[in-house]
Amino acid sequence: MPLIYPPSDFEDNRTLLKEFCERHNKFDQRIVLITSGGTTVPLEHNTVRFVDNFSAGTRGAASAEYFLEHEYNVIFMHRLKSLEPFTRHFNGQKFMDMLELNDRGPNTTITVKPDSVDVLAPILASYKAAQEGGRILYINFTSVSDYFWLLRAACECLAAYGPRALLYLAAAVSDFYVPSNQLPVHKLQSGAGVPNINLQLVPKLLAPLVSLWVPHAYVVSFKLETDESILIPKSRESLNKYKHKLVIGNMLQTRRSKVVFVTLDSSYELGLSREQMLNGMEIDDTIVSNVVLNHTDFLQNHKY
Ligand code: PAZ
Repeated sequence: MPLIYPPSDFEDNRTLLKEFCERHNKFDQRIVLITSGGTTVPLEHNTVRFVDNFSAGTRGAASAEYFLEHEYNVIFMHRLKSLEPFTRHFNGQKFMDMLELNDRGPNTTITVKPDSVDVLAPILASYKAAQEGGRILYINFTSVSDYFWLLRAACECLAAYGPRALLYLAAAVSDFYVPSNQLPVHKLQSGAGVPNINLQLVPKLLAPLVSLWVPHAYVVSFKLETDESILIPKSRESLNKYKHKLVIGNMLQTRRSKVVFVTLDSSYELGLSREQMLNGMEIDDTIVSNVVLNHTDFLQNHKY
């Protein structure tokens, strides 16, 4: 497994995580670790090519904003260059289109177009409040190996929160990888013929995470499927295997409009109507509100 070597910026990230968790670990403050975006599986040590996971990071980035609204402090562990909270609203050219250039030579100014102020102002206000309060920490990964190193480091710091820590594992993590000792050092050459890429199964770290790293935390994982008939059975299988609290199932095609909350003894669907979607509502708002309710319930009934 290429988990042997930590990423080059690992110690810096570990320090940031430790400092963030210690700073906020007071009174009854809650914290959430959100993982977001897809991991890569390198095909070369000097990586030019890699196998990727489709996720854009929309779920994680949107959820981070809603958890901040619910007074959680947020560790946002995301794939480098995937969507981030707040800036996600202005992806692509959108931000440029909101600005006006008043070209007056050395006195040039840039202003926000009057009809964009209403859109930008509340997002900017929430962004500033989170930044100024130091309530969100951004940490990024690229490969599946980086992801696991960071996940474990985050858990080391979160353990001190006991049941006040919530893990919201929305990243699309690769199930397969090429072991480090089978990776070529340099870029694969087409002249060498068709490459023989032998993928192996990635070990499931949810098991030690739940039982050893953060045994008192409220752990939520996501399950993505493309065949609806296996969504609930696979979610339940995961709960039985890893013994965490909740699996949120979603289908690739409908993940923006509905999800299913699965526990060991129940399942219920949450969804948005077409009208709600047209009005700009996001399913992530509903998901986070429900997760927060479940976490509150768990905290009230928790016994060490
Ligand atoms: O990032 P995104 O909004 O495009 O997609 C979110 C998601 C489908 C990756 C997430 O909701 C999810 O299901 N994550 C777990 C994927 C898995 O089964 O590994």
